[in-house]
Amino acid sequence: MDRLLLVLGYLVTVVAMVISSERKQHQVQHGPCSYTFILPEVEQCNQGRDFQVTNSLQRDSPPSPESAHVETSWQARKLENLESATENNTQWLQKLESYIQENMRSEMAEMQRNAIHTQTATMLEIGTNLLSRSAEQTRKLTDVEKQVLNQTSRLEIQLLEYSLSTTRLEQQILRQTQEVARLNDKNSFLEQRFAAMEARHGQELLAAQQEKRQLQELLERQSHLVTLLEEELARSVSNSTLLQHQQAILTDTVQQLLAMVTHCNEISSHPKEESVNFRDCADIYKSGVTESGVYSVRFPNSTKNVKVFCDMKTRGGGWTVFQHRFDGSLDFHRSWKEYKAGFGDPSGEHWLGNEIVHLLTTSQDYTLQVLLTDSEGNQAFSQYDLFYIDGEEKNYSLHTQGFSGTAGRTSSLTHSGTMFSTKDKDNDLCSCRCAQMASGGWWFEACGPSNLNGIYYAGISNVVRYNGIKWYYWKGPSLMTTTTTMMVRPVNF
Ligand SMILES: *[C@@H]1O[C@H](CO)[C@@H](O)[C@H](O)[C@H]1NC(C)=O
Ligand SMILES: *[C@@H]1O[C@H](CO)[C@@H](O)[C@H](O)[C@H]1NC(C)=O
Ligand SMILES: *[C@@H]1O[C@H](CO)[C@@H](O)[C@H](O)[C@H]1NC(C)=O
Ligand SMILES: *[C@@H]1O[C@H](CO)[C@@H](O)[C@H](O)[C@H]1NC(C)=O
Ligand SMILES: CC(=O)N[C@H]1CO[C@H](CO)[C@@H](O)[C@@H]1O
Repeated sequence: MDRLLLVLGYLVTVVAMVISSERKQHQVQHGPCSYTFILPEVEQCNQGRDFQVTNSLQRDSPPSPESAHVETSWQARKLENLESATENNTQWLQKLESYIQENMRSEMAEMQRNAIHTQTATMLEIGTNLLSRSAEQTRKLTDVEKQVLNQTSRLEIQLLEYSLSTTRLEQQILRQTQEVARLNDKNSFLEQRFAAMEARHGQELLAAQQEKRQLQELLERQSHLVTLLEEELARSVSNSTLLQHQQAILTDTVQQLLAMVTHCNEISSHPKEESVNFRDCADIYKSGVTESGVYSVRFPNSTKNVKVFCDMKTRGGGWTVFQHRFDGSLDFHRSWKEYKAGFGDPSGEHWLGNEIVHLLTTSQDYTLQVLLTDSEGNQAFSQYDLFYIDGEEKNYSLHTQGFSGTAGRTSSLTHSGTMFSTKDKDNDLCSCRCAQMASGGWWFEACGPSNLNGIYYAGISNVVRYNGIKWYYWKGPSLMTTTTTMMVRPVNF
């Protein structure tokens, strides 16, 4: 390329020199190319030997008429010169052309090679540049990637840690929730228990308050009583001296009265004997007496008057009472002799006596009635249509017939023929000595379902007393009584 340019520059200078030296132009057609030649001035050519032709050519313009012949030959010569020159030039030009063409080709190739080299170099340079830049970029990218990876891994680690802590927190929350639930359960259970305790406590408190009130009332009553008693005591103390005085007067009066009574008895002994001729209470009732109380009777084949209690109210009245108990004041644990003769007072607790009962119940047919009242005030009776007891020679054996009444559906008296027993005369069928074990005198068998002469236990008790008053088919093994009465009345009343 450079060389081509140099050649072209050379050509241009040559052409420029040609242009500056001459003005005549010639055109040569060579193939597709056309070449224009400007020929130099003739006068310049005259100065040198070599350029005489040129000088002659310069003389071409101002033709001189004097040398017309010379001139024609010169012109022919000149033309010949010109033709050869042109030919030379043409040859030279052809040479030049070929040279130029050769040069051009080689240079073009070189230029091409150079260009390829330079291009390759630049390309390589660019490539290396690009490579280095890309390497740098890659390094940077890897750095960035590393950082990103580092960040990512760090974030992942953090995330992992977070998730770990989250799961830990979740577990904790779960555990706490369970704990809370358990606590709630416990709490509700405790609340229930508390409520129950509260309720119980309230009830207890109420009961305690009530008890307290009752106690206070009792205390008040007692204090009131105490004051009353104190007052009474004071009064009694003041009265006692007065009473002693009155007592002295009374004893005097009593002595006077006794003296009067002995005197009176002596006077009125005869008329009283006349009025007493009743066999039993039924006779007295029939005589018009309807008041219950103590009356005198004279039994058949007897010369003695006996005081008896007559029940004129129960079931028609006319009953002669031979056993009565109502307060336990009299001891019934007595001997055969005492049971035979009787003990106690007819107006109070008493046993009329086996001998009298025997005499009475064998004089005619008698009905027996047993009246009982338990500790709660319930009354009941047992009735035997026929009743009598044998004499002492048969140990006052019992005989009954025809049972009825409300104190049990079965008779609580033993069967007929059972002998009487006391603590000192054992006629029962038991080796245990019933009269001693069960206490009192009675028609014991072994030892039988009844004993109205047992020990008088007052009040209410669940304790079974084998020695208490007993009427088995009404109240079981022991009867807590308030009253017992055994009485007879003639069957034909
Ligand atoms: C992340 O980069 C820091 C410095 O910036 C470095 O201390 C740490 O070890 C790197 N972590 C990992 C997992 O490469
Ligand atoms: C003294 O005693 C009598 C009876 O004994 C009684 O009526 C009277 O109220 C008593 N007097 C006083 C002050 O207690
Ligand atoms: C009374 O005595 C007579 C004879 O002295 C006798 O015949 C009669 O049976 C007796 N009566 C009674 C109830 O014992
Ligand atoms: C009456 O009892 C006694 C014993 O106390 C006895 O020896 C006697 O035989 C009895 N009498 C009759 C008739 O059984
Ligand atoms: C006019 C001119 O210079 N002609 C020359 C052409 O070339 C031949 C030989 O190379 C020369 O003898 C002529 O003088």
